[in-house]
Amino acid sequence: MRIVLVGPPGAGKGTQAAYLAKNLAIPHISTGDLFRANISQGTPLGLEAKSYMDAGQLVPDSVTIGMAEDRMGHADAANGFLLDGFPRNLGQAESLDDYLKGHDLKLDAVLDLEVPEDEVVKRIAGRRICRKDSSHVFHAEYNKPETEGVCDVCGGELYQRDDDSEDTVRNRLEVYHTQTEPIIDYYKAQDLVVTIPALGKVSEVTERAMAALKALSE
Ligand code: B4P
Repeated sequence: MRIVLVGPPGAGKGTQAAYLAKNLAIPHISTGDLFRANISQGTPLGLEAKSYMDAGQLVPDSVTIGMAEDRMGHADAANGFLLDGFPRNLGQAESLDDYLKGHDLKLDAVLDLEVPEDEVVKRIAGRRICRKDSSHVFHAEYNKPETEGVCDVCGGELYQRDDDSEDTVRNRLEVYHTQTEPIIDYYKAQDLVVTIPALGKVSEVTERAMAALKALSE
C-alpha cells in the first residue's frame, strides 16, 4: 500500500507511522526524521533544514521534494510506503502526484489524524525523542518510557526537540492551517481521505487506522 499520513504537528503521525508501517510491512518515510538525521550528521542539507525547523517554518520545497523522492526510490519502498509529514503543502502534493504518475503508481489512502488544538499543544510539550533514532517517540505523561530519560527500544538518551518550544509550536500550527490543511481538500477531490479520530490511547488510534485501511481493501 502507498499511504500518506497528515495531521497537525503533534497529532501523532510519527507515533502511529511506526506501528502502521510494522503491521503493513512497508517502510516508514518521515521527512522530519530524514531532516533530523541530516542535522545530527552535520550535513549541508541538515544545516539548511535546522534554521527553518527551529523557527517552525517548512523547509523549502527545493530541498524537501528531492530528498523525499530519493527515499521513495530505495529498494525497500518498491512495494509500498507510509509517508509521514510529506507532502506538507500543495506544491509537494502536486510533485508527489507527478512522481507517482511517472512511476505508474498511485496512492491508496490519505489518513487524516484529527486532534483538537489544545491536545496537540499538550502532546508537543511532553514529547521526548531518542537521540539514537528520532523515530522512537515517547511522551513524559501519556506514553512514558519504562525508565525515565531512556529509550525503551534501543537504550538511547531521550531529549526534547529544539522546535518543541511554545513559540515555535504556535508558528507550526499557523503553518499547518495555512499551508498543509489545503492538501486535505486536494486529496478529498481524489476521494483518498479517511479521517481518523486520534484522541485516546496510542493503541486505540492504531486500531482505528488499521480498521479503516482494511475496509478500503475489501
Ligand atoms: P515532524 O517530524 O513531521 O513532526 P510533527 O508534525 O511535529 O509531529 P507528529 O505528528 O509526528 O507527532 P508525534 O507522533 O511525535 O516535523 C518537524 C518539522 O520538520 C516541521 O515543523 C518542518 O519544519 C520540518 N518538515 C518535516 N516535513 C516537512 C516537509 N514535508 N516540508 C517541509 N518541512 C518539513 O506525537 C507527538 C507527541 O504526542 C509524542 O510525545 C507522542 O508520544 C504523543 N502521542 C502520540 N499519540 C498519542 C496519543 N494517542 N495519546 C497521547 N499522546 C500521544
